Amino acid sequence: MKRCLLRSALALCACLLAAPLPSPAAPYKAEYKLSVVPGATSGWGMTAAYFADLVRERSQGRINIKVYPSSQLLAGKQTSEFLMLRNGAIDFALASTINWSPQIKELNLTALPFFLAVQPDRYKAMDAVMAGKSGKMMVDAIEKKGVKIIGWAENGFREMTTSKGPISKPEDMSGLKIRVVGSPIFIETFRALGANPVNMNWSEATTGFQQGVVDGQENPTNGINIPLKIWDYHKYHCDWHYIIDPLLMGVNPTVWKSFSPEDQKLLLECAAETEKYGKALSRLCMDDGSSLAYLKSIDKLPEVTEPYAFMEQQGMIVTRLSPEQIAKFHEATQKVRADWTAKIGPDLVKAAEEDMAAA
Ligand code: X2X
Repeated sequence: MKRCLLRSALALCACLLAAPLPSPAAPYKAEYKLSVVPGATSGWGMTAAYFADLVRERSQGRINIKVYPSSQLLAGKQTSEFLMLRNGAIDFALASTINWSPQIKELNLTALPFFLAVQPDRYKAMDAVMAGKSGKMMVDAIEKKGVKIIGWAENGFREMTTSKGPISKPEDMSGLKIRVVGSPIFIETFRALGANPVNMNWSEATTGFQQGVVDGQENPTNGINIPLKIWDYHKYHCDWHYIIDPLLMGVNPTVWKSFSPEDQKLLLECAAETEKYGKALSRLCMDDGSSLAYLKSIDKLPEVTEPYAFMEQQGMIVTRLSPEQIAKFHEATQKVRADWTAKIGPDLVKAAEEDMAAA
């Protein structure tokens, strides 16, 4: 009986030794680096922090994402973010289509001048693109180039600010020196309006505004212009909604694959909630009131909830263009849209038009 037991025990040991050991899960990093181009107090920076906090809380600290705002991981050069995320120098990025468009031409879609601005409801149009065939084509184009996308968010419609006088028609742009991002479509758009565009990284832009190197710039009201206190440099604000930059939550693919299926699901859920928060911050008091209601419901109202009144209190002169006035700018930039539709891909532009029409 004893011998029999011994034999079974030995057989079990042999069996255990022969069986392949379950491969240990790749250890998670102590810290995942998330890149953000503008500062921590921008809507974009706050959206990134919201995501990192949500992930830390839901994963009970297993996934620790640290936000690096102000282009810190990029040595200030915002258009290198995509390549750094792809090669693993960065783990996550909450990124603007504008900064990745030099590498992925499809991302110029939402930078086609006045393409969304002339839609009857520009936010509905943006949502239709993100949720539709055209949004999927944009995500596929990024993933084909080597970065995993887990969600969208929003920097916002980009409005014009200047120190030299109000803008209400294309002729008012004539000769103005305007800071733009280092993506070629911006140079062509501003030249078409008779302005003199100057490429400048965001990390250097504030100093440029302070020193009066440029006469103006364009960025979203809630997300950037108000947190930056743009009135310290520019007195005039023109709401022309000429383009929008949606944000994308990108992950290095090796990092993405290292997460367990449960954690991938958790990250996707956190990204979906972050999209709601980020869009609401960007659209606050610019939409039908639903962003205000949403931010109230999650107890996350920012300090400024009346952007136009607030800017006027700071001494700014705000010009809000009528659809007829926007149509004049649309007309003046027709050639830029035509040239860039050919570069971006007519199929993608057509898909976006169909998505917007169906919304
Ligand atoms: O550089 C800009 O204008 C900014 C901060 O909006 C982007 O990164 C696209």
